[in-house]
Amino acid sequence: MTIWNSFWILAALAAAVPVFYPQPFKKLDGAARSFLAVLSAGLLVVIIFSVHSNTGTPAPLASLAISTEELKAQQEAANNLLHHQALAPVILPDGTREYHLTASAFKRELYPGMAVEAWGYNHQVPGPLIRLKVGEKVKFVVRNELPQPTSLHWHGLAVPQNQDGVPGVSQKPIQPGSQFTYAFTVTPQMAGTHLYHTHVRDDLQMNMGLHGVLIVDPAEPSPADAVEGIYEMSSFKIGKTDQENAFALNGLAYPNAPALDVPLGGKVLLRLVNASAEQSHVMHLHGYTFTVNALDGNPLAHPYQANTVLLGPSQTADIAFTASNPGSWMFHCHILDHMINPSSTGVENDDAACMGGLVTFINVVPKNSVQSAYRSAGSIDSDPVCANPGR
Ligand SMILES: [Cu+2]
Repeated sequence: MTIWNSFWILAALAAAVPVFYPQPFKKLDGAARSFLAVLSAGLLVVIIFSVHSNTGTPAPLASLAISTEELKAQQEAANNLLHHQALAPVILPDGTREYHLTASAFKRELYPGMAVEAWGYNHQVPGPLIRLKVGEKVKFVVRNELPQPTSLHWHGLAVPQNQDGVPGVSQKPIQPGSQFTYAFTVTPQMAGTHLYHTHVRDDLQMNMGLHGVLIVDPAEPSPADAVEGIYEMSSFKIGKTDQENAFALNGLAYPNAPALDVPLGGKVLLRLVNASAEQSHVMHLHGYTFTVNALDGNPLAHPYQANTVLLGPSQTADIAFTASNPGSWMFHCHILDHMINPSSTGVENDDAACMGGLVTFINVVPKNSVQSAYRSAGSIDSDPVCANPGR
């Protein structure tokens, strides 16, 4: 309920008073009372239309204050995605694996001092990791608790056309308060690293957080011999701007983004997904040359070596290396505007050159000191200029 809706309700009630309580308003004639009755009814129609209209930008959440528990849950969700903990399905009697995704609005802290309204699946940005296997029969019950219609698209998967999630073409949009069930069988074409995302008002809804990582394993996966990490890059718009100006790894910007520990000498596989609606990202790893093994989920016939990999919007890459060089190694987007956090007005802290956005660290440590619990990529406390990113 916006402040304007409250105002119009009061106006409608005021106009209706002489109609229902004529005694104190004896001087009003019948025509005046009829006019007030029509005015009151008209205002009520405006209110009902306004509340049920799904085309406008929704009202912001009443408060963006975020509790310590919420912040901890969001950091753990980001870390769970990094360590590939996937959403658990309900197994139906016929063996179909049924997943439940609910899209809703909630508060989220991107970096210290910057809480935003986000939209996400199952209260997370990115949505939970979905991990499927070739041959499985799957269903996704997608419930819409957003203030506007939505849909879900399986990016890179050759699903039947009526499961493709494109409103007006393959389905009607999922209206607020309703749900839609997608169902398909996982085919060999689908193997690899992909993403899922909304396909209604894509630019707005993706930058609010309606996206997630989707991995399809082969029917008989070879035994894992590498530490696997997942980083999803995404964008937000802070302040009055139509440009993406805040960037997050697994939904959190540096210093909140989760860091990854890998054992010295171990093999590492990083799955990278660009869920930004508009911006490309050039992900660069310090201290290493890595091998680009797959793009958009497709294994390369000729894997190649690099220290940066360019990902356009919606592109994915699998990169691998052996962690032979000990130490903490920066992993970041090399579009330098993407490694600065904006202030609350949307202005970047260029003058302070504080690190933010798409920055994290790969810590190559002895095997017995590898940690898998959430650890933030960094701390800005030691820098007095950067300690106040919301200024
Ligand atoms: Cu970037």
